[in-house]
Amino acid sequence: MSFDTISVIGLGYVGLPTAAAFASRRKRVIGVDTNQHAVDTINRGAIHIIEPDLGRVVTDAVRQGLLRAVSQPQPADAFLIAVPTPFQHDHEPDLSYVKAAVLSLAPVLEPGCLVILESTSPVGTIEQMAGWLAVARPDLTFPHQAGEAADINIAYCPERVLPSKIMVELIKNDRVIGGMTPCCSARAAELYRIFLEGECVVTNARTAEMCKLTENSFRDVNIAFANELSVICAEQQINVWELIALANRHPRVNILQPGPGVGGHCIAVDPWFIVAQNPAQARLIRTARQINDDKPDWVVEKVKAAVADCLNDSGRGSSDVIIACFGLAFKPDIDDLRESPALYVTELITRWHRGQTLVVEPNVDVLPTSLDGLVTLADRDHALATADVLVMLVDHHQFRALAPSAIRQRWIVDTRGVWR
Ligand code: SAJ
Repeated sequence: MSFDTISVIGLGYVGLPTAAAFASRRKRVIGVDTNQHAVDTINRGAIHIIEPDLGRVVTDAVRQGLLRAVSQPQPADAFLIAVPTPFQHDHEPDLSYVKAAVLSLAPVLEPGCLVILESTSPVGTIEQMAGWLAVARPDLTFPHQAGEAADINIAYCPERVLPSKIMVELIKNDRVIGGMTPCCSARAAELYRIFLEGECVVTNARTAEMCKLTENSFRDVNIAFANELSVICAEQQINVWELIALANRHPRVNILQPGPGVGGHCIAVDPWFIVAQNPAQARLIRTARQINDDKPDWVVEKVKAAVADCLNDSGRGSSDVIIACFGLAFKPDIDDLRESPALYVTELITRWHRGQTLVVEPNVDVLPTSLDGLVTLADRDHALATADVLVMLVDHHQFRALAPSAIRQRWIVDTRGVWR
C-alpha cells in the first residue's frame, strides 16, 4: 500500500517539521494536535514555535492544500506519533501522552496502516503500544500476534534532530528504523525515503529504542565529564577552557564544554529512562545526571562568593549590589527556556539576593512567571553599564561578540568561558 495520506500526531518541535517535510514532497499530510492554538496557527499558514526555515515550508504546504491541522485523528495510510515523553517526579518515564495518542488513532486504523512512534521512549514501549492497539481494535491483527501477516505494521523510528538545525538534520541525518517485523521496517524505511537524504538503518524495535536513549546519554555523560573538570579546575585555580582546548589537541581526546548545567527536554531527561529500567547497572549514567543537575547550585555558590567579595571591597550594603544574569535559554541562540539551568540559576539568585537582579535575554520579550516582579529584563549595554556582578549563563552570539574592553566589572562568574 502506498503512502498517499500521512498523519503526524503531535505538532511540536519534531512533529511539525516532519509533517512539513512530507508535505514539501507533495504528500497529503494531516497534522493532529490537542492544542487548539497550534491547530489554528498552522491552518493560517503560520507556526507556533521558533525554528529556522520551518515557517516558510509550513506556509507553502498550507497554501497548496497539502498540510492541514486537526484536533482528532482522521484516516491515513501512515501515522507518526511525536508527542512528549517527560518523566515523573521519581524520574520514571511518563507514557501518558503516547498512550493517549495511540488510543486516539485506534478508531481510524484500517488494514494496511503503518504506525510509527518517534517519541523518545523506554525499551519495550513499542510492544506496549501494540498491546494497547490490540485491545482497542480486536477486529485487526498486530505484529506481536500475526508477525509478517499482521493487518497493521508498527515501528519505532526515533527523531534525532538538533533544535535550531531541525530542517537540515531531519533530511540529512541517518534514521534508525526499528520495526516489530522485517516487513514493518521495510515499510517504515519506504515512508522516510519520501524526504530522507540520509540512510535508513534497520534494526529491531528494542535496539532502536535503546539507541535513542544511548545517544543522549552519551552526550550527557560527556558533558558531565566537562562539568566535573570545571569544578576540579576551580579548586586548582586552572582555567578549564584553556585546559580542555589543550587536551583536545591530543588526536584521541574530544572533551565537550562545561556550562551552568544541562537543560532542554531531551538530554536532561532521557538518561533517566535507562536508569529507571536498570537501577543497579546504570551507575555511570546516573552519576552523570547527578553531576549535571548539581552544577546550577555550584554556580549559585560562586555568585554568592562574588557578591561577598564585592561587598567587602566596596563597603556597600547588600541591597545596593546589582547582579546581571546573561541568558535564560537552555542553550545559545534559541528562545526555549524548558529545563533551562540558566533560568534555574537566576531563580535561585532571586531567592537570596537583596539587591536588584537584571536579566539580559535577547531571545525573549516576556519573562517567565517564575521571575515575575523579581528581576528586570534589561538590554545588554544597560546591564554592562550598571551591574556590579556579571553572571554569564548562555553564550548567545550577542554576548560572544562583546569586546573585552566593554566589560569593566571585577566580579564575574562566567559559566561558559566567554569572558575569560
Ligand atoms: N551542553 C553543554 N556543553 C556542551 C554541549 C551541550 O553544557 O558541550 C548543554 C547545552 O547548553 C544544553 C544541553 O547541554 O543545556 C543540551 O544541548 P544539546 O545541544 O547538547 O542538545 P539538545 O537537547 O538541543 O538536542 C539533543 C541532541 N542529541 C545529541 O546531540 C545526542 C539532538 O540530536 C536530539 O535529537 C535531541 O537531543 C532530542 O530531541 O533528543
